This record gives sequence, structure tokens and C-alpha cells, in this order.
Amino acid sequence: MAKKLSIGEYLLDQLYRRGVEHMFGVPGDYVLGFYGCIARSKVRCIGTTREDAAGFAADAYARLKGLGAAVVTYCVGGLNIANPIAGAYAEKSPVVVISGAPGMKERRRDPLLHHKIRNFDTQRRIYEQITVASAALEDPLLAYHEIDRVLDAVQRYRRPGYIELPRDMVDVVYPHHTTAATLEDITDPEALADCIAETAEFLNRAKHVVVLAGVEMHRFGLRDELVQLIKKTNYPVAATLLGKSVIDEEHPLYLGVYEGAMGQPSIQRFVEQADCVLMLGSTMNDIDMGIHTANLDSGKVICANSDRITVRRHNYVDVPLRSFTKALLKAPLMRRHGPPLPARAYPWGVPPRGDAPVTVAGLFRAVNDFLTEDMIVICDIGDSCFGAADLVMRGRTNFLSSAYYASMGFAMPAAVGSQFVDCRLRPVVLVGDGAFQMTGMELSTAAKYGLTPIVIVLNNHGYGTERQILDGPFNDIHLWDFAKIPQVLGRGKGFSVKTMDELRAALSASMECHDCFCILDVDLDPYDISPALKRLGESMSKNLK
Ligand SMILES: Cc1ncc(C[n+]2csc(CCOP(=O)(O)OP(=O)(O)O)c2C)c(N)n1
Ligand SMILES: [Mg+2]
Repeated sequence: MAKKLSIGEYLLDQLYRRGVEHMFGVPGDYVLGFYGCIARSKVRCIGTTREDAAGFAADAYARLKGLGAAVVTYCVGGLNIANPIAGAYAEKSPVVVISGAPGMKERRRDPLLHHKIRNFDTQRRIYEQITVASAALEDPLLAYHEIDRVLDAVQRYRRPGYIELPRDMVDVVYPHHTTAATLEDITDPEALADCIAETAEFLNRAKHVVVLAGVEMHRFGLRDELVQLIKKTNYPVAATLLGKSVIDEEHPLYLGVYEGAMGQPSIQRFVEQADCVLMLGSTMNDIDMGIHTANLDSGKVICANSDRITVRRHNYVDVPLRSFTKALLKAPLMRRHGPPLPARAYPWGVPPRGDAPVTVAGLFRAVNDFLTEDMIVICDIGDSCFGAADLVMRGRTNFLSSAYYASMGFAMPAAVGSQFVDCRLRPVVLVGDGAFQMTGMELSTAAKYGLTPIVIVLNNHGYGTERQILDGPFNDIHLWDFAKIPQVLGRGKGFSVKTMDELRAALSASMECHDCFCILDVDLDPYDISPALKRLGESMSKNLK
């Protein structure tokens, strides 16, 4: 007879079956028993420097692999990871947080146990607000089903989940039957048929159709379907910033990133002049819509995302994005003969001379020339993210950012998480000096596990993006000598970069270095900004006049 699994073993077995081979976290006494259980399982636990870094790493892992997990101790760890999990909720990333907790026997008579905040359910109640499903495994009779329920919901909705494991429940074995995962989309066939008919009619009547592909095409694994749709219809396609890299950016029908006035003017014009915009998997958040500078009339938009499908002003529920996209591929759509696509424009201008100081535009141009198909570009918040919108992702090169929730500190830990998905993927991290000071020491984890990210610190001596809005001494930060970090960590290569020649030399040396991380401290003028941020500023000031 097959051995019955304990609650802890069952949780790990389910995670592994669903694709989780690595988890990220920091141990503590309430979760140590479960760490022991992980050590005996097929899942590998990667120790990070802080729990929020574990959260960002698990988030990146989940974005690339379809499910990620972080494992932390009660409250001190559990609340440290709340911010990345809130971000994963906002940006739809399927991450599971497993938190240790005091044992059920210890809780009798409500003692004051270390790490407790208010009641024993305080942390779980907080997580109810920032996850799609949560459970405290306090009753062995329900625990196995609760694990299934939370993991099913996380995978179905691509949002985070929370599982709290009291320390005396880890090894409890209880007779259980498990249910098969019910991950199939529930589709109303009649609503789908009506929705597709209305969509097809609208598309076929339009003279100028543009597809605007967003982040959910990544999350719901619909990138291939997008390419097939483009092939079938000849529709041009733009991506939102959060959806960037949804399609090979050298595809002849790819326009670039549409983000209102923050994007390139030719792309903005082409998308906004269309008489039908097919938004697939994109949400109308303010960043993707260029901080309210986008001008898309809802009367000419078909908006298909995981919440609903809206064709102009008609809403269809119970038509999931995946069913809609697949049905659209079979619909009788005419091939497009719309206006010619705008010429590709690279916004970085003429590069500065080799011995001249690096400019932000010069930096992005050099990075663009350096990217290869086996790299993944990961951006932090600030000008790193705005400027990166113009980079061209070749082949299936991925682009990750926290562009909507916009938490600083995402990129460096996310690079760690992504390299555990595929060690051949080389993360290229674009991060501001301010954001690096938050979680950059996650390079320690890269050193510990022999990871090889190339980290480019855009060192503009402070919070440059904030300086554009309101300048003041609060935007100054203490200067670090980032290139010396390898000396502290005993691993890695550091480069201090001031001129364009030094930048190119450091990028090629990093490319040649295959056995450790590289960090480039790129010195920039505090008031120099990317072309994207310039465009946004100009457009916003025009609107104020
Ligand atoms: C966790 C967090 N704290 C604060 C902010 C507000 N914020 C947005 S951009 C920014 C400055 C970022 O500085 P840096 O990383 O150096 O990038 P730069 O703006 O200079 O390009 C700040 C403080 C934020 N988005 N996230
Ligand atoms: Mg900065």
C-alpha cells in the first residue's frame, strides 16, 4: 500500500507536481520543521537575504514557470513578504506563500508567544486581502483539501495564495482522498459564440485594426496563439509595457510599446488612429496607459482580459480569455489591408563620443546592441523601467518588471528567481542606485549559488524620477561604490563606468564572463533622463498649458 503523506509532505508533493522545483525563503523556528521536510523532498529551498527578496524571486519564478512559492516564518517573515505578494496580486503572478505558525497545542489559553501580533489569526486575515485564496491548516481533516483548493485557485486566477502551517501539523498524517485539479476554464458556449460573432463582425468591418497585447497573454500562456492570430489576419500588434516581450520584437508586424505619450509618437498615432483596437490580455492601468495620456475611445475597443470580454460597450462574462483567444483563431476573420506600418524608430539619437560621459540615451542604445536571445531583461522602477520600453527583445527574450505595482527592489531578487527557472538564461538587470540600495545585496544569493546576472546600476546619485516631479534634498541618497561589492561578497566582477568606451568594454567583459555575476556602476548626470521620460514630461506639460 502506498505510504500516506503527512500534511507537509503532501503540500510539497502537490507543489512539485504543479511545477515548483525551487522555493525561496528564510527559516525561523515556527517553520523549521517544514524546512526539514523540504530538505527530504525533491523541492530545493533557496535561501535569500530577506523575505521580501524571497517574494520577488518567487514572483519572477512564477511569471516564467506558471507557479512559484516562498516559505517564511510567522509574522516577522510573513509580513516582510507582504509587499511583494501584494505586487504579485496587482500584476497577476501565481505565487504561494507558506508561513510557519505556532503549533495548535501551544495556542491553548492564548499565550503571548514570540512574533504574535494581535491574535493567532491576524496574519491570515491580512493575507485574505492580498491573495486569491488563503488557508490555515489547523484541522487535519480539512488540511489536504485546503491545500488543493488554494493551489487550484492560484493556478486558475494567476494570483497569489497563502497557506499557514502550524508547526505541529507538518508531520501529521491523516487518511485523505485528493481531488483532481479542476483547472479547466468554465465557458458559457452560447455567450462565447455571441461574443466571437460580434467581435468578428466588428473586426471585419474596420479598415484599420491594431492588436494591443498585454501581460495576461504571458500569464495565461497565450503567446503562441497571439503569433498565430497575427499570421492569420496580418494585424499589426503593439504591446503594453507590462506585456512587453509578448511577441518577438523583430516580428515585421510588431509596432513597439504603446503607452500613450510615454511611448514613441509614431506608435501612439498609429494605435490611436485605428478604428478598432483589439486589446488582448491588457488592463487599463495608468502606467500602461502612459499616465493618463492614452487616448483610446471605448467605442472602438474590444477589450479581452481575464475579468471579462468587452466589445465596445457590451460585456460578456463566463467567456475566459483563453477560450476567447482560441475561438478567435477559428473565426472567419478577413486579412488586413490597412495603412502601412510606421517605420521603426530608435529614440536614442547619435551615441556620444567614446571618451564622453555616458548619457541615459547612450546607455540604452549600448544595452540594446548588446542583448542576445539567451538573455532576460529585468527592470526595476524608475528610469530603468521607462527607458527599457524602447529596447528590442529578440526571439523569445523575456522582459520582466513591476511596471504597474511599481515596487522598488523588484529587479535584483527577480533575477535570482528567474535564473533558477533556466540556468542558461542570463539575466540583465537594469536598476537605479536607489532601488539597488533596497534589495541589491541579493547579489549575495547570486554569489552563494553561482548565478551569473549582469547588473547595470543607473547611478544618477539619487531618486531621479522623483527629482522630475519635485526636487529637493529628500531625493539625495548616500553614494555607494557599487563596483566594490564583489570584494565584500568574495565573488563577482565589478566595473566602474564613466565613459561610453568604458561602458562598451564592461558590457563585452561581462558577456565573456560565464562563472559569476557582474555589476556595472554607470555614473550618470542626476538630471539626465531617458527619451521615454522626456516624452512623458513634454506631453504632460503641453496638457497643462
Ligand atoms: C518600495 C518603494 N518605495 C518608494 C517608491 C517611490 N519611488 C518611485 S521611483 C523612486 C526613485 C527611484 O530611484 P532610483 O532607483 O535611483 O531610480 P531613478 O528614479 O533614479 O531612475 C521612488 C523613491 C516606490 N516606487 N517603491
Ligand atoms: Mg537613481
